[in-house]
Amino acid sequence: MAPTKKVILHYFDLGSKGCGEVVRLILRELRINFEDKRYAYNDTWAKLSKTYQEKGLSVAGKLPVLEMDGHILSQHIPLLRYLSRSAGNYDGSSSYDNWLADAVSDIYVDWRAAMPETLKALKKAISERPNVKEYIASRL
Ligand SMILES: N[C@@H](CCC(=O)N[C@@H](CS)C(=O)NCC(=O)O)C(=O)O
Repeated sequence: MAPTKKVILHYFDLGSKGCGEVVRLILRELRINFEDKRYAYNDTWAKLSKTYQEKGLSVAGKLPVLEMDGHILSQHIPLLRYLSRSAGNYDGSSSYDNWLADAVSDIYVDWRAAMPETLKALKKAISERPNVKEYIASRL
């Protein structure tokens, strides 16, 4: 499948918890006009995922996928790096600067990897406590 000239972000309509939401955010931050193709995150995705794999839009059958600069790009963290580099705002001028940018980026990777478990634990803790506000306040 040949990518279009337009910038198109393919991602779910998942809200802030979805890994592609940060790609939406950075596109907006950089004021890049893009078509925001949103998909339902439900059992309709399995069929579409297969079609997109066959068409070469999504190698792994997952989203986000960004069509940009004549490429079909995937993987949300490399996408963030790509967009930041394109804006001249990622790498520094030395190996140390580059390490620093990668290290900060990888803190996000660690945080993101822990997020599902953290949210599950928070949900459980809240459901076990009748006074949710007090519970949260006691943790701050
Ligand atoms: N390593 C990929 C993972 C992408 C991923 O798992 N996307 C999820 C939504 S956040 C997805 O496509 N789920 C549907 C599926 O697995 O079929 C990335 O970082 O972009």
